Amino acid sequence: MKKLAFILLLCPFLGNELIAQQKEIDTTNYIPMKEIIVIGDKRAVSQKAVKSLATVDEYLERSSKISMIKRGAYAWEPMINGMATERTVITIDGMRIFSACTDKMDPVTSYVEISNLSEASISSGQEGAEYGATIGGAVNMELHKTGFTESGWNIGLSSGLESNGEQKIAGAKLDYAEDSFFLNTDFMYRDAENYYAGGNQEVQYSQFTKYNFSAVSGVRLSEHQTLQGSLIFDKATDVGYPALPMDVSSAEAVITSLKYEHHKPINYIDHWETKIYFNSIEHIMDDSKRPDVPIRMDMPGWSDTYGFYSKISTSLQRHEIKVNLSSFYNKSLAEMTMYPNDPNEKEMFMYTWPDVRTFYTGIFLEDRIRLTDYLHLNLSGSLGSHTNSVESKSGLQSLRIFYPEMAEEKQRILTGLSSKLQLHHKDFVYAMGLGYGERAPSVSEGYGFYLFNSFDGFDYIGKPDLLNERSVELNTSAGINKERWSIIASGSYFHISNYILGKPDPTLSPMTIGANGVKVYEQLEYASLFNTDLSLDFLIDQNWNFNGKVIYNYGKDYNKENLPLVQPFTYYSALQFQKGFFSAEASVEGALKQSEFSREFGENETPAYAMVNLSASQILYLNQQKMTIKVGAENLFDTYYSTFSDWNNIPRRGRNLFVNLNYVVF
Ligand SMILES: [Cu+2]
Repeated sequence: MKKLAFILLLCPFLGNELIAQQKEIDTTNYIPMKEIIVIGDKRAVSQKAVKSLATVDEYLERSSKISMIKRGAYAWEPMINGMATERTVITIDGMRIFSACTDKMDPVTSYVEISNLSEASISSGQEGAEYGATIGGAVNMELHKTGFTESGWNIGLSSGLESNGEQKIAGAKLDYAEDSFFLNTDFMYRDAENYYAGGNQEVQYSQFTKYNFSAVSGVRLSEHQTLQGSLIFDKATDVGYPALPMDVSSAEAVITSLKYEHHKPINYIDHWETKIYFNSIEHIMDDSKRPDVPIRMDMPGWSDTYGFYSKISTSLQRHEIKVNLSSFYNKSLAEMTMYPNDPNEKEMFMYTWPDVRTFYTGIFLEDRIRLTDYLHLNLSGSLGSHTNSVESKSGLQSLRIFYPEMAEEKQRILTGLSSKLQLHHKDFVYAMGLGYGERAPSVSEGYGFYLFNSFDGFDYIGKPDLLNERSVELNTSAGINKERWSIIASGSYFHISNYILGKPDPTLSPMTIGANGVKVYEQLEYASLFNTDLSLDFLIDQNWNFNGKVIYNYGKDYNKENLPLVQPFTYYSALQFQKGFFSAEASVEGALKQSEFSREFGENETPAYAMVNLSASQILYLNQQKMTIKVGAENLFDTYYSTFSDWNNIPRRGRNLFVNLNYVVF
């Protein structure tokens, strides 16, 4: 009952999810540490959500641990614990994928759709180390799979309309499953025009079109062995980035994998799973739609990744053990061609990512130990070898202008360790953890060549011999869960040494016309980040439910200077009504003034804002058919606002009315 009213299953500790988990703990001695956001459903696109056809970005944003950097209406960049792409790992079914854009226009999350996902699991800090070397944490997005069930055929159709930006959404899915075979396919299309900020102000270049197709299929080889293949094809065209000086005419991804699973391969091993995968991304960025630019530019980028992982899990008395061996090889290449207005002048060409190859091989070990019925200890460790090499001869020569001694290849060892103690007694849960992690510089930080940042107006140059960034992390959470209400508070502190940040170099002159100067990636002695959030949930009676959360982050460097993109005090609260197949929700969300900002990064004070959303949903059943209708109004009072993480203060969407329809035959 209460479950239906939930948008977000907050941590394992909230609501009746906890009760379910508690029962689980008694039998399996295991407390899930991840926050799970349910996106899809076995039969249709998520029914729990207020707006079922929301984008993946909107689903993820509901987590207290995630905030989004927005450069327009499309492809927001997720930050985990206030840390962006370089310091986090985002995977799809455990696969590593690397963006192909030097301007971060295409985070991994932009290559999936809600129709092909079942959930996203968010791991904070070193708890995410299984997916790769990380500092901030990890998000693993799980593809929707019916699995080997006897559910037969399922057909689903969905469509949506949004008034602001005229977004049109259409989706279809076809699933077939039996005991020895399954096939899940789906297709989704979105098309949007420019959106309007509060006060009816049109935001130019905020349109986009996206197509996504995916297929997952499995065959049972024997009682204990299965083989599964997956394919995602995603293409976005005519994507505008209003906060940036360039747009994207095409962003295309092909993501494939083949997985072999074996239950009980030998006596002491419960499960063995091996996957090989390949993905290829092509990103075509230009400024052909912008009326007046000092110089025309084309900046395409490519990223190909080959990888595998093989993991085993087993339980031995009080231990649950997992071992994961993984490896990937990535090739990242990006170019820039400038076309001077004077046709007599020569075009200028350079590699902005000089065909950088990254080869990583690592091992991850985890042991979850049940010390007593109430006390659990999780230990994990990882060790990996990380090698970068520059394959483009001319790209290497260009970088050697700045670093004459630079070698073609650079090898690093990356380690990670984490421990977490959890106490779970009756209504009370408490956890405390300590972690250590390292990461290698990203391709841009290590090898980027004159990458223009439109926020601070500087061209950025990478530094190949940067040291590993190292993070020591402390985290804690405490919660109480009663039958009618629950509350949980959590906090994490990161002390990051060798913190990588661009610093101005006055001896260099910029390539981009009108730029403020050149910044070179340097390392600060350290930086500190502190993130806190508090969530509560209250079941008023059998029809009414209230939930709320507040978030506050803090980030300073060793000099007590503010770090960029640090979330100010932010709040969200919702009142939900549910009766039979009808539900409705009213919510308020907002933030206080962002008074701690980084002037050096081009930030200024972001004013406080608050906005109201309303929605209602009705489910209709007819024989083997089910129809879900959702309607709502977002930003009801058409407030003009931008948040701390809106690039160049680009305003958010004003009032938006939406209708979402889902139709399922099962
Ligand atoms: Cu781009």
